[in-house]
Amino acid sequence: MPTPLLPNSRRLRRPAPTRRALLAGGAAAIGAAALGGCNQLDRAGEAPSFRQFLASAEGLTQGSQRALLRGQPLAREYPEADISKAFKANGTTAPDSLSYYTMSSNGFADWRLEVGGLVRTKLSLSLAEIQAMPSRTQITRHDCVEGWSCIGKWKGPALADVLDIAGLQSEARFIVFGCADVMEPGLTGDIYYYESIDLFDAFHPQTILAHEMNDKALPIAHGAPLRLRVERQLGYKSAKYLMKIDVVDSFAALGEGKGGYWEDRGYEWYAGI
Ligand SMILES: Nc1nc2c(c(=O)[nH]1)N[C@H]1C(S)=C(S)[C@@H](COP(=O)(O)O)O[C@H]1N2
Ligand SMILES: [Mo]
Repeated sequence: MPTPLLPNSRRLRRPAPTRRALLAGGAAAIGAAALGGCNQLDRAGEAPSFRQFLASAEGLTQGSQRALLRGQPLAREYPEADISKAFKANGTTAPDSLSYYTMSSNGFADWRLEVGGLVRTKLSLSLAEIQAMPSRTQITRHDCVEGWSCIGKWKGPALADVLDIAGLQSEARFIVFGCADVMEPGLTGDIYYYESIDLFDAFHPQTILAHEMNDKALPIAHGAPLRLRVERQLGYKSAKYLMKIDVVDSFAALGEGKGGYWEDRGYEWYAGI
């Protein structure tokens, strides 16, 4: 049953892209509605700077801001019976490089997730270490910008837990995800898939690093060994084939400066559903 889409473009202060109209429904639309607090701040005029402050590590060190992050609405979760029989695989479905092939043929025993940038402690986590962390399991609907949706079950540690272990420096504003798959050759080298989110989404309880899909190890087609799940935004934000997490104060110097591979090619950076 399609839920009416609620306008959430005020959060961005620009019109929602028409491609969103392609989507069958707005499971996470409640999310947009309950973010009203932030919208009101926006309307009060102090908004951009205040919201930016809240979404900065400096803001996060203050207890009330942490509480605000905890109070963020959840994307809708579904019962087991709703899990899609066949979850479409999209974009890269097998990174085409010797290094990825070598890692995957060894069960990803040599794969590491590098966490760096504006952190207090850099991390290099093995898959076993990530699997041993406390995890969250969620059955959510993935909405692709192309207009299809599938429901899947995802399990993995909260991104917030990984960021808490590394510890954010006060300048931290965005989390950048570097992937193993090359999208195209570039003038100065291969262009890899990458994505970025702000600290509101990074500390959202449903933002997880998934190593399992539908009770099995994450398949290669869906991003093995580890992918991001950002449940209140369109599918392209949920980066597959994670290799590194970088904490930054700006993504202007990366790629074309728009915060992601598809953003650099015209998609919205904030792809709220
Ligand atoms: N590394 C990487 N992540 C990616 C992509 C990609 O091509 N490479 N495609 C994105 C898009 S557009 C979608 S819809 C989803 C697809 O995830 P799925 O294959 O599990 O359906 O992954 C997203 N994350
Ligand atoms: Mo997509």
